[in-house]
Amino acid sequence: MERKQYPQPALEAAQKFATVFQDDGVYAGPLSAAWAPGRVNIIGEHTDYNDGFVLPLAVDRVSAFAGRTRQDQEVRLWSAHFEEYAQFSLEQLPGSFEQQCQGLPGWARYVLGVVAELVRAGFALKGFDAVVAGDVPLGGGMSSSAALEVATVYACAQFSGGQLKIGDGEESQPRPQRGLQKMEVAALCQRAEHIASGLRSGILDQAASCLGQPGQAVLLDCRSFAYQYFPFSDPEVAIVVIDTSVRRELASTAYNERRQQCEEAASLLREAVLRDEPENAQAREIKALRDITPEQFARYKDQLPELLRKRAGYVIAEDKRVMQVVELLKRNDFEAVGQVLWQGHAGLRDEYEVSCSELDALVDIAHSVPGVLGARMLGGGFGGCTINLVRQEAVTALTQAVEEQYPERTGRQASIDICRAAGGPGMAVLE
Ligand code: GAF
Repeated sequence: MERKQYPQPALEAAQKFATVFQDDGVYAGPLSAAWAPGRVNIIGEHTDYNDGFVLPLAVDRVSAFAGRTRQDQEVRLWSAHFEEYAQFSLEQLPGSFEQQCQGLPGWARYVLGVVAELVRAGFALKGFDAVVAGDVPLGGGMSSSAALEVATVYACAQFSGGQLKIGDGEESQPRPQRGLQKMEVAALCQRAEHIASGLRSGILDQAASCLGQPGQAVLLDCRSFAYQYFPFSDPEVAIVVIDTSVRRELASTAYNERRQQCEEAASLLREAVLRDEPENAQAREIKALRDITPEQFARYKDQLPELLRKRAGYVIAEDKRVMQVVELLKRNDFEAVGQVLWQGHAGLRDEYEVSCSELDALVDIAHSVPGVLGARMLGGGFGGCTINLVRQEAVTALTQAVEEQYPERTGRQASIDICRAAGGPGMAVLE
C-alpha cells in the first residue's frame, strides 16, 4: 500500500518511532499505525447528554499512533506534540487505573483510560511502544481528546494480534467475535473520558469520530444510538473553523454544572406534567429534556426557577434546530441552515451561557461579512472555536475581517482553518 494515502500525523509518528524507541529485542510485530479524526458539529450543542440529537461530521484532522507490539505488558508512549514520554502497565488494570494515572501527563491519561476500559470489557491486550502525533488543535473545540481516545482503541486493536476487532459495518450487523461495533467503541471512549478527565461528557465527540464518512454529516440519536448520514459537501460552501486561542479544560468549566441543571429541569418538568395530567402515560416516560415537547415546555416552564427555565429552553429549542437543519439539508438550502446557526449561537450565549466574549466577537465579525451564511460557537464552549458556513467567494473577506478586527476587540490572534467532512478511524501495517 502507498504510504501517502495515510494521514500525515500517522506518517510523522512512524518516522519518529525509530528515533525515540530502541529495538532491544522486545518487539513482536511490524511497524503499524492507527488514527481517528476530530469533529465539528453543525448543530445540536449540549443536546447529547439530554438524550437528544446531534449533527456532526468528522474532519480531516486526526490523532495518530505509530508503533510496535511488545512481548510484555508495558505500554510506552512518546508524544510528538509535548515531546515527552509516558509509560504504564496493563497488569492489574482496571484496578490500578487511579494509581497509574497519578504519574501521567494529561494526554496519556486519556490513553490509559481507554486501555483500562478495554481491559474491563474483557479484551486481552498486548503491550506496545508508540509515538502519538496529531493535527487536531488541542483543546480547541474540535475534540482532540475524543480523537485520541478513539485512536487508542484502534491502536490497541492493531497491536493486539486479533484479540480486539472492530466492526466496519452498520450497528445492525453482528459484532465481530472478540470485538466492538463502532458505537460500542464510542461508548467505551466516553466512559474513558469520564474517568480520565472527570468531564461528564455526552457521546457526541466520540461518536462523530467513530462514524466519520467523507462528504457526510451524521444525524445521531444520542439515546438509541441510531444514526443516518446526510451529504454535507456543497462545493460552493466552505466549513471555516476559527480558533479564539482561548483554552479552557472543559472539566474545569461549568460544563458538569450545566448537565446537572438539565437533569434537575427534566425532573421538575416531569413532576409538573404528572401533577397536572396524572393519566398521561407519556409523562411517566419523561427521563430527560429530550422527552419534553415544545408545547409541554410552553405550558409548564413557569414552574421552573428562572435559571433552569433558560437552560431547558435552550436545549429543547436546540433539539428542534437539529431536525430543522436536517430538513434544510435535504433541499441543499445552506442559506437557511446558516440562519439556524446564528439562532443556535444566540441560545448558547444568552440562555445556556456557555459562550465567552472572544467567541461572541468572532460570531459578530462573521455576521458583518456578506457571504457568511451562518456562524456559532462550537462544542462545549467557554473558549475554543466557532464554525462558519461561508460562500467560497467570501472566505477571503472573512479572513481579512477577522485578522483586522479580532485582535483589536480581544487583544488576541485567531487562527483560521478550512475543514471538510472526512472519513473515520483507520489502521494500517506500515512495513
Ligand atoms: C463537549 C462534550 F464532550 C460533548 O459531549 C458535548 O456535550 C459538547 O461539549 C457540547 O455539545 O464537546
